[in-house]
Amino acid sequence: MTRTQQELETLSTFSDAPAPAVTRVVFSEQDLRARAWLKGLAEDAGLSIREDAVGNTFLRWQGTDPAAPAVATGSHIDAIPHAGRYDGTVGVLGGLEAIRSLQAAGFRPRRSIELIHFTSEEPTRFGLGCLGSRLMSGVLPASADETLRDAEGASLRAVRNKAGFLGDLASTRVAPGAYHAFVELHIEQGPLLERRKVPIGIVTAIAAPASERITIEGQGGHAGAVLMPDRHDAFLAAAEIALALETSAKSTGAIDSVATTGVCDIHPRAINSIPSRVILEADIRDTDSARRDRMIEKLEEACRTVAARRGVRIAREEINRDTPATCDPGIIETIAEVCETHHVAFDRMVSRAYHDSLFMAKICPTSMIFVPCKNGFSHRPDEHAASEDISTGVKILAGTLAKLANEAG
Ligand code: HGY
Ligand code: MN
Ligand code: MN
Repeated sequence: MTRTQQELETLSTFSDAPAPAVTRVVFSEQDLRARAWLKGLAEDAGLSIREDAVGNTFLRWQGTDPAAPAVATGSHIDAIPHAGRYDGTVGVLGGLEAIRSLQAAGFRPRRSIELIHFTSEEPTRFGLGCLGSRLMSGVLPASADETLRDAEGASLRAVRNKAGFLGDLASTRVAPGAYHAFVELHIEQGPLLERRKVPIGIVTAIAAPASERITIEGQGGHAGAVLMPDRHDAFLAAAEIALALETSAKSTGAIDSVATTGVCDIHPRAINSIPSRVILEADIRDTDSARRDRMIEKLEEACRTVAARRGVRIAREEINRDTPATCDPGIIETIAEVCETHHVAFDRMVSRAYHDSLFMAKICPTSMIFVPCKNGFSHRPDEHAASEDISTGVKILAGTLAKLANEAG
């Protein structure tokens, strides 16, 4: 078992779900334990450690030219409920292993190489993904400290302060030019590399995510006594809207259009009570933002017609609507050269999942290195990446970081 597999195994034990599932919600006890453990590994590797006001953690290998903009890599270690152990963690522990392998080889970087562990890449706790990298890139204003609340109504400020992350949230903003490049190692979370038997994917673009919360207010009542013609069942209206969202994605004619209704809260959730209120949360994505926005328009139309026909009230709240990221051709070329040097086959491809790279691309030239995952499964306990594939990803990442750290400019 490689050191990285060993460390992935240890990291997976910091979880609020029984193995093989992993649940590690940002700022939970398990998340804080995992953070402390990771910092221990970084200390052992002689990296300096800095944490910002929201817990983004910067683990830096000082270069010979400390003033030069650093080369960065990294990802996340938070995990949605009942997820797997590879999403995000391969980029953090694989990034650490890439640095350690360069150190062991006696490499001396001119630019510092920095491993970033981003806070809250998953939307689980505060309803918005990529919290740490949104703040670093300035996409999310510091007012989020009060406006973002968790399911208990606790504000981001209260939760982050309780976890020990103090200071003004605005201080998380990274100055443009602070980084020379950013490269994230991640499992593909799709089946293409495995299907094509290609060990490395080089990401050329990252799909644009949008999400919204839809509240449907109907009329409740007794499940036996209210006759069907008199009902205004909020769940059935919600069901029509979820199906309309699916139709909007299937009818764009493009395979990159996807949409899911992943949250459906029914009130009062009693078998003999007609649903009076339903809250849906919809996730809508496409590599082309105009096509994505047309799906949202179709959703809006469906809400209007269902509300009128069923006599329910529907309110929509946009959570986020991001632009897609185009990865940097120079970085893509560098990764390709490293693959060629190591005689490793690769494919250029789009990422349909979003990542912190989506926002790092607003700060500096960015791309991603994908490794295959079994059947393309992710966000499930049976998510799996082969040790050999992870090692290949680490090798290509190490070679890429070394090239970028010593390139001129
Ligand atoms: O949802 C995503 O694309 C990411 O895995 N958070
Ligand atoms: Mn994820
Ligand atoms: Mn991820």
